[in-house]
Amino acid sequence: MKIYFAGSIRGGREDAALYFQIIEFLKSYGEVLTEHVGDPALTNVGDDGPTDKFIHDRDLEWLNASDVIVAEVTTVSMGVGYEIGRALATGKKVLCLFRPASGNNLSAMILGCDELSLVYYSDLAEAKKAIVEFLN
Ligand code: 6K6
Repeated sequence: MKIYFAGSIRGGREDAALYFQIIEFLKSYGEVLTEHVGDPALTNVGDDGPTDKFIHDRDLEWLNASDVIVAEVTTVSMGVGYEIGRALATGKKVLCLFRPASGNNLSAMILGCDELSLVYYSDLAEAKKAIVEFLN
């Protein structure tokens, strides 16, 4: 199974360590195409990496090649919202994970969408449980 993990990059890296742990768990279920999202060395600034067009086109190829999408949506991110929309438009299954304790407001475009699975969680153990249920 090919898994696309989506998490904030330029939207803010507050949850990068959590993304890393979720990705490690996802790797026991299949190939995670977007391991870099959990890379603690990846900041929200970026420097001399690939161009934005390269990133966009490569990530969309991975998105189209994936079987499922798991998105951590607690940190607001344009890119993650875009990826969720593109994935749903092609009929992919999408799991969104959100931590209400963050105090962040989740967009109505996620809350109001009945084509995706949205799970509230508070810690890694609950995120893992939601992932297992989603993948089975
Ligand atoms: C590093 C620092 C700034 O930009 C970079 C390199 N950028 C990206 N590399 C890989 N994937 C990216 C990059 N920017 C966005 N994405 C994709 O969008 C990822 O798959 C994430 O799920 C999502 C993050 O979007 P933003 O809007 O938070 O950056």
